Amino acid sequence: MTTSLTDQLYVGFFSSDCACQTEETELFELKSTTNLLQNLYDAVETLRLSYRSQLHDFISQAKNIINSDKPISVTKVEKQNPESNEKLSFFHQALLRGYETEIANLKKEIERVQDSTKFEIELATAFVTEEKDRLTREVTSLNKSAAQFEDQMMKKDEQMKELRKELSNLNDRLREKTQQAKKVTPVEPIIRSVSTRSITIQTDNLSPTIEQKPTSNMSEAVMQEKLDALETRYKTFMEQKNNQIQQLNNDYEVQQKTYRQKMEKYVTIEERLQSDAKSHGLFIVGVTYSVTVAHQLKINLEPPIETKRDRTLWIGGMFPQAGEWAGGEACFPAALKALNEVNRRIDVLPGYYLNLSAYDTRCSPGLGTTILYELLYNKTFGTNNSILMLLGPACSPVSTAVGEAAKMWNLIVLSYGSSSPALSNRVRFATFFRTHPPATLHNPTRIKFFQLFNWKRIAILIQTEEVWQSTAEHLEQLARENNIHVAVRQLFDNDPSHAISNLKKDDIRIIVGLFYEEKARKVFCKAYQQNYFGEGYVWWTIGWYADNWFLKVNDIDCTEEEMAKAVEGHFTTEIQMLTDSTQETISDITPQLFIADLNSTLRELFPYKPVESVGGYVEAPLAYDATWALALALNRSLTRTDLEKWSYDNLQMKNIMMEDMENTQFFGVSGFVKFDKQGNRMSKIVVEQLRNGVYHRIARFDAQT
Ligand code: ABU
Repeated sequence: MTTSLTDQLYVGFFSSDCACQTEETELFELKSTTNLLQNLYDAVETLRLSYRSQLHDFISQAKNIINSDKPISVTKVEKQNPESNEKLSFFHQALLRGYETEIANLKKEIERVQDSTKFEIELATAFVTEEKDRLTREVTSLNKSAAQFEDQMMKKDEQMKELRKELSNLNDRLREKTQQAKKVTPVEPIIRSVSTRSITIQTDNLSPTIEQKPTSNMSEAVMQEKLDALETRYKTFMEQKNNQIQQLNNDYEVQQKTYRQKMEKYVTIEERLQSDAKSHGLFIVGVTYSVTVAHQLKINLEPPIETKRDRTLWIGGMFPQAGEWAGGEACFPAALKALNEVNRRIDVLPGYYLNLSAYDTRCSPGLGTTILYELLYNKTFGTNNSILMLLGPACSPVSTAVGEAAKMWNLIVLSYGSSSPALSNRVRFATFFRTHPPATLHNPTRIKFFQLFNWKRIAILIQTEEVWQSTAEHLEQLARENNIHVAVRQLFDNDPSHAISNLKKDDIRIIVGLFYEEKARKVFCKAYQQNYFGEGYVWWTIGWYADNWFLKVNDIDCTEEEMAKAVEGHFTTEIQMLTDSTQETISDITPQLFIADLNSTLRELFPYKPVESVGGYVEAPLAYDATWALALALNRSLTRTDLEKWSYDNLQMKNIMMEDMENTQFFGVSGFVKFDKQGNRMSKIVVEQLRNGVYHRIARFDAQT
């Protein structure tokens, strides 16, 4: 049974009101004193009675002795009292019989007993009288307190009545406020339900009290405190929610304003340049007038086959050629290869040539966003001036910026090189898909290894980027669930020196490193310099760095030899990006043929470095499959809608394309391609270890089985 608010207040009243508690105790103590005195009084009375009976016994014994032991001398008796023997006193008779001495002794004894009894009775009577007086005084004082207490109670009753009245008014006011809040605030469902629930709870508790007979033991202060707290809580809650809504509105407005400004700026530049061109008698076609022109990539696609000559569909592309992860180096040729194959196929996008407008983002979120505007407002795309989808970006920070903005234009983004777990958030990235699985996939494998070797205490060293921080959060959670203690969590931005010395100070032996390749070189160089490497330490890093990444020493203070020593023996986890299967893929080539072909292209493009060191070499299968996935999804949509009518405000077409992307599945060079509800795709994890400078595969892990 739930206690009503009245009961709770009553309890609170007694536990907090000291005056009332004292009166209760006093009452109890006085009662005990009364009982004690009564007992004492009884004891004295018993004592007195016992003395009296002793005296009586003594006298009667004496009588018996006198009457029985000696014969009465009649003469003496007659001399003394000639009228009647009967009338003689007991002592007189005893005298007559010759008991003078005994009688004298007896008299003395009687006097002594009488004296002592009298004295004791006096003492006891004095004590009892004293106690009686004290008790009377106390009872009088108690009566006084009781009268005061009753007075107080009556006053409190009055106050309680007032409070109840106020409470009922307050309840009405709260209800009114809720109604008003509902009217003025564009409240999200969650806010409305919270407010309503809060009011209901209060009403349920308070209403019955109004009907009830007033409880005399309620404290005004406690009641008032409760009411104040209730009102403050309500006000704070509403303020918080209103602030949040206000903040969201502000953010939204700022965002909209930024977009509008950028758009206006772009349109102005373009119009000015075009009018300049006209006024100078120039005829300019297909030239992009913006700062990003320097980052446009040269497209070398095969010309369209006969049936696809007349109509072109455009997609945008982003391929980083530099920065934290220059994955576009190998992924761009891989995507072009897939595009050529799609365009050669008469059964894929029949009648349409799929063209690509591609840019180098340099792995920079700012540049990526600028390129997005470039693509969105570039007017040279076919009949509808709109790209159908965006292939890329790669580099999680770029994908985060572009992916979040793209949904505002209903633009579907399909990334081949973004591992950030944050990108799985369907609210933030509503139109985002990827063939690159999220980095959270590595974590169950790491945990399995830690369990295998019974490693219970680990550290995570994290570069301050959302991709790494969100991966670390997931790892920490999994570690907790598996009783592995993440003893240290060190973040660094550019220079890991302090982070490394902290790890060393804490004597951490198992370290999971979450950072990009360039930072990895800095980390291991510092680890070498601080003697934080070798057999006593187990480092776990990311597996998709280019082969021999640690031997690029131009940007660090360590030699190749030092770096080779520092990284020796470390473990890596990586998604399996090229399937082991020898089965033919969607494009009729096997994964092995794909790699052979890619290698020869890369050798031509980058003759000065080994293919394994080309940026994005391991991810190239994902870029190839992403291009195929995009073409196949559009191919589905083509049967349901007119792709040439696409514009960024066409929600219906966007929904069709989303559905078709979600339903696309095929066997590609990276394995089976299929997107889940978050637009992700899953994969197996490969564990490798660097031994004598060479990576060896030591395990493969399927998190789904
Ligand atoms: N495998 C490359 C992932 C790059 C990134 O998530 O930024």
